[in-house]
Amino acid sequence: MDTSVSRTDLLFALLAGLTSVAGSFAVAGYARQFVVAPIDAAVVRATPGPIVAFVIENVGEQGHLLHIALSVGIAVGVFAGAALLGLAMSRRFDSTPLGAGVAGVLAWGVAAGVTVEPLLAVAAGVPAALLTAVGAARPSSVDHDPSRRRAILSSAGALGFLGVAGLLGRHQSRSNEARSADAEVIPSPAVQERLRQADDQGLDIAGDDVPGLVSEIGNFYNVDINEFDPEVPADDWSMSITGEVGEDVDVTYAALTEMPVEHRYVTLRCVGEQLNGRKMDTAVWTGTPIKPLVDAADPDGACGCVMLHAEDGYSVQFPVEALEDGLLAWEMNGQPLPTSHGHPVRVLVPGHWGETNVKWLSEVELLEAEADGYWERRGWHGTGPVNTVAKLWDTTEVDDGRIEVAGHAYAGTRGVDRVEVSLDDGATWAAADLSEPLPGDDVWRQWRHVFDPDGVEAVVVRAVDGEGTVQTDEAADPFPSGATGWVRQPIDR
Ligand SMILES: Nc1nc2c(c(=O)[nH]1)N[C@H]1C(S)=C(S)[C@@H](COP(=O)(O)O)O[C@H]1N2
Ligand SMILES: [Mo]
Repeated sequence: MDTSVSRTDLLFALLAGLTSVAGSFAVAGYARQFVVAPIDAAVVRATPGPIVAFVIENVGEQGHLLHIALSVGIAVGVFAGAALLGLAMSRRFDSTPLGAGVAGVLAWGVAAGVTVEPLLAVAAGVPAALLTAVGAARPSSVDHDPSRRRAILSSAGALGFLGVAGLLGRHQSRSNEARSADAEVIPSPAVQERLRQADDQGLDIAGDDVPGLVSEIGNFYNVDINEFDPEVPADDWSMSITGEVGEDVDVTYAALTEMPVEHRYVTLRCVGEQLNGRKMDTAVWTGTPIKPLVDAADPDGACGCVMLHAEDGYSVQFPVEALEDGLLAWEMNGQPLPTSHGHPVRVLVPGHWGETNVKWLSEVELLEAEADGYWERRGWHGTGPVNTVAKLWDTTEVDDGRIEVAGHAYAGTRGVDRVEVSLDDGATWAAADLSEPLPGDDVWRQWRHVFDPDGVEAVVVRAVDGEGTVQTDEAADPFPSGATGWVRQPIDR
């Protein structure tokens, strides 16, 4: 009786691992039901803060690929492990069906356990069982050739299956998308009116790289701790106010959307973005003020602070005062809140960094003592007011060789009073054209400046906020509390 692990066993285990993951992808597509999704969520949660910060700053968007690759690797390894166990069992008890059964049930169990989708998990279990069966049905040890042939045929078959599963999974991903169809609706007249106002007040900018005063939903930046967003049907959603309260409050989607409706222009900006980065956008948000709900709960607690919780395991803690003018939003630019922006309800916290604007909001917990939320546990300090910034997003040559520079400026609830441009590295400053301020306390403005580039080496731009404070020129990295400094752009001709 042979129970040692051979190279052939390892090959079949690897094929089982790959095809099980592929099987799951074929039926689930790139979605939360794919076995890699929950593993990825666990990887994200387990990654130490300094590594997360390093990846965000240095690798940026590709960071997603890194942790997805790691998660796929883990998934393949786990299913390969199930197959190895099956192979060992089949040898130990001299029964191929037993080994295949053990591998299949184990693979299915793991997939079902992590995805909570027992039916779809069959697509991960079957390939593991099949490849274990083929790998276990080993000919006598004197006869080497048939076993090699089987290994080659199985590898070819498995590769073919990977290809087919890839196509099926892509198709599935598309139909998932079509179904969740953040399907377009016609905005209410009140929202249409605001979209038109934003359109009218936008500056006439020659370059294409500066979005309008309202960002298009498809271009609005996105920051999620998970690769796969939670899917929360509006009918299943409710939010509770708990903890140090006189009265627990629970509100359903139907009840929430019956409350007084407001449409607000609100800008969001991520604390993790570079000084001249593009994780800053504005939308027209439709929702209802959160304050009456918080008041109804009769909040208490020594710290005067709240922890907000979300369906994706995200949390953030800050002073309850910050919610004073907060909005519980269920529409963005007149569309139901898209999945990636927190469907069905997120909170908007005026003037604070993006991370306080919790998506898929589920609970507002009044605390007795301060505690760290998701990012703060990883070393960030991003729960406070945003820094003032003027971005330079476009440089375009206009008529007779002159150059137009343009961008957006944002200073949270302090508002933007003016934007200044220097062509001599800060010695002298000229006022840029500014878009008329949109109504609202937390919204950016567009700026634009045209100049003759003769003798100009670089353009420097800075904003002055509504309190008269000039954007600081002291340079700091995004980590831990947001980038500072002035954007400086060399002019090369
Ligand atoms: N539930 C939840 N809320 C969240 C996040 C998240 O990952 N999960 N990311 C936060 C961060 S860091 C930012 S900058 C904003 C981004 O919002 P957006 O993706 O709608 O642009 O959402 C915040 N709210
Ligand atoms: Mo963020």
